[in-house]
Amino acid sequence: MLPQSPTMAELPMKLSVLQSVCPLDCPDTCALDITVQDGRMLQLAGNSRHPITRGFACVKMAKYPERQQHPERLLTPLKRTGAKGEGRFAPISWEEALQTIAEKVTEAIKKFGPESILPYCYAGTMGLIERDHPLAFFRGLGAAELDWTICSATASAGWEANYGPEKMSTPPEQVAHSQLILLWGINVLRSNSHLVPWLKEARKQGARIVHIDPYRNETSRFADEHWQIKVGTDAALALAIGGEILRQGLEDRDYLETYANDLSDYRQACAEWPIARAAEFCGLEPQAIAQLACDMGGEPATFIKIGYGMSRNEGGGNAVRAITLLPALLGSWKHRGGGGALSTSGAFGLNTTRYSGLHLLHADRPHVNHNELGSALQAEQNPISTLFVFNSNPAAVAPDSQSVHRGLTREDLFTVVLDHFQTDTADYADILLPATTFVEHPDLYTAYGHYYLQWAEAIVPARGEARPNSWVFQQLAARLGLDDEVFRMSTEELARELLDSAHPHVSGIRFEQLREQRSIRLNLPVDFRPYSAGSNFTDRKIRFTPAPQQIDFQERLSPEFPLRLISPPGAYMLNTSMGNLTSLIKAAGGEPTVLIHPDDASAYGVQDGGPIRITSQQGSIIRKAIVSTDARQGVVVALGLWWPKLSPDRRGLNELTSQRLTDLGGGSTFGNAVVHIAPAPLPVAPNSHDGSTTDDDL
Ligand SMILES: Nc1nc2c(c(=O)[nH]1)N[C@H]1C(S)=C(S)[C@@H](COP(=O)(O)OP(=O)(O)OC[C@H]3O[C@@H](n4cnc5c(=O)[nH]c(N)nc54)[C@H](O)[C@@H]3O)O[C@H]1N2
Ligand SMILES: Nc1nc2c(c(=O)[nH]1)N[C@H]1C(S)=C(S)[C@@H](COP(=O)(O)OP(=O)(O)OC[C@H]3O[C@@H](n4cnc5c(=O)[nH]c(N)nc54)[C@H](O)[C@@H]3O)O[C@H]1N2
Ligand code: SF4
Ligand SMILES: [Mo]
Repeated sequence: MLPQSPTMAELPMKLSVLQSVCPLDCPDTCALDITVQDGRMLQLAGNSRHPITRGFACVKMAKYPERQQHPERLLTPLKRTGAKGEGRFAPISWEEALQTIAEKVTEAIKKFGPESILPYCYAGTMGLIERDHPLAFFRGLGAAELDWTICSATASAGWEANYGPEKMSTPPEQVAHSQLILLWGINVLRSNSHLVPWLKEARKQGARIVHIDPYRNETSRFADEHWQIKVGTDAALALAIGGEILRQGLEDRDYLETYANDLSDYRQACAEWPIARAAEFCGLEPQAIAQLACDMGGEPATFIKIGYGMSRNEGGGNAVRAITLLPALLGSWKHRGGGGALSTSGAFGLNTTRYSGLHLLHADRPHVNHNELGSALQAEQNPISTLFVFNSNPAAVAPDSQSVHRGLTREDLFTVVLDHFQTDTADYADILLPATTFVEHPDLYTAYGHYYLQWAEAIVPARGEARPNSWVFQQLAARLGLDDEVFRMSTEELARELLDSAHPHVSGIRFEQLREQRSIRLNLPVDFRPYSAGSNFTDRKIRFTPAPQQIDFQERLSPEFPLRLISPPGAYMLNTSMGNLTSLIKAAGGEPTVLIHPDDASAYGVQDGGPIRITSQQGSIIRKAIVSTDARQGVVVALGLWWPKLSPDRRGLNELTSQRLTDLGGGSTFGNAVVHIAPAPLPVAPNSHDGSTTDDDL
């Protein structure tokens, strides 16, 4: 069996700077310059010629060489030797690993049907082939379908309810021309840092920047104003602004006449949120809201950038709808520097019919929602017999960890995990397989923060016996008798087919050209103005009816659970990726922390720097408290998704979150959890993960 990754002989051994693309789930999808020597990665920097990357990468990716060469990289296939979840393994050959998996899958199909097999995957790599091509294997088998709802589903559903399919955004390059910029529920300096040069340019030309976020962070300090809004109240604020714009007659009537459906329902929804009521509900100043509405109404080049973080609560979909109707109300889409941005991903127009096996999909497959993995693994009806995890770390990132843990420890569940490291999820594997990293395999990249398509070659040989996901699933397809042509296509062939599209945004871009140039802009001008001629629905009308609403949360604050917990991205990790690097753990302060407002700290007896126990309806964890007005009063801000097993109490943040879904798109409610806090001594010994919460150490 030959690996698909290049061998040492094919790659330069002398010191060279080679191009690549950042594979992390970040809107910026940076073009990278990577210094390699003797097959090792020495240094990583942003490519200076790339118009979006502009020569800088982030602190996380700068440490990728440490990750690439890490002594704990998985280098051979492994089989479980200890109890489920214990994480003890012994090396086996690829032959034995693939044979065992093929036999287990055959047996599962015979006993329970192919729909008892579930892939659990997400965006460990954003490379299209390594991310999506494995799905062809599962679709070929007739496995259960996974609904990808853990991250962007709610915000996308909200956006698409207004504007139709294929989300587009004002190009980042246009933001330089904006005059009034709202950064709404997004920490741009941390999670979309390549937008910042344009924000700075806009500011140089007089733009005002307002940040709306319950957590005061580097973006708040960068902005001209910070509005520390209450969690989950954004729809009310947006409707109040909309109402004021209508009251003053500042809406763009011509644009609405042509491109909006009936506004009467929206007018009524706005009328329910007079400024005074919204100000009280959102915890903001009424005069400031009135002034902002007036300023937006007078400034055609208003631009609203919204984040995904603010959509992770029960009303997230409606909040996104309410906010993103504002540029339509104002007709900002027509103007240079105006409009808004969530994602550019809908613009790529690739030919996606075959690479992920959509042509093999059986119509009647059961669906499993990302956020309901715990319940799905424990379901009595149609139980999951076989679980494949790749590009994801559900034991840490999926909500309701205790439920996930109960599912993963089922004796009769056969679990295969492919990863670079022995993550918390990998501990539960029956077979654990070593995957290649982005520098060890080629791939094609789109983006969700800009309009460039990119190609990356493998630039170092795979370490040990690591193999690409695509190779693993093609091998399994062959063993299980799946004979569709797609299972014999190389990465390059798959990429060529993806590019073979008549869509005007990509037509004419040839693979050879992309391989040569590495990064090519879609056929879209820099001053592209999406939605300037209406929505992507066939009638071009933007949907103001039915109107978005401020949703009344079911998970309410109460004397027992008086605080809300949110978990914005940490600066030094990307979800749990990079969370095992010593240098980054150190940079992040050595242990996971939570921010607590001084009033909450004194109300609950919490000391700055002291350990506290945080308890929700789902579970309980111990964290170090930082007392700071960076957290809004009433809100606990947990920074970063630390590896549970690298946290002092060996428990992850998702012990506290639930499988509750949002209002639109079946998304996650990570920003919803109600909690109480109390001082706690530091855990002396790691807690055993016994599925219960004890107060032993209180
Ligand atoms: N450094 C770093 N960068 C990342 C990631 C990471 O883990 N680390 N993760 C990547 C991924 S997977 C994603 S999806 C994106 C996420 O990025 P986005 O969600 O697009 O943006 P965030 O920076 O998370 O900003 C979310 C902000 O919303 C705020 N927020 C939470 N609840 C509310 C609310 O109810 N209303 C308002 N107005 N604001 C609220 C949070 O405090 C936070 O500052 O970032 C990507 N980039
Ligand atoms: N409480 C709380 N939970 C959250 C969030 C939150 O804000 N709060 N954020 C949510 C969000 S936005 C997201 S996107 C999800 C993210 O959830 P995941 O997509 O699971 O993200 P990661 O934790 O980064 O895990 C990715 C894994 O893929 C592996 N990987 C990377 N490249 C490859 C490859 O080529 N092959 C294979 N086989 N493996 C690879 C990495 O080593 C890593 O272990 O988490 C969600 N969970
Ligand atoms: S994580 Fe984002 S900012 Fe950092 S290198 Fe990757 S694409 Fe660029
Ligand atoms: Mo995400």
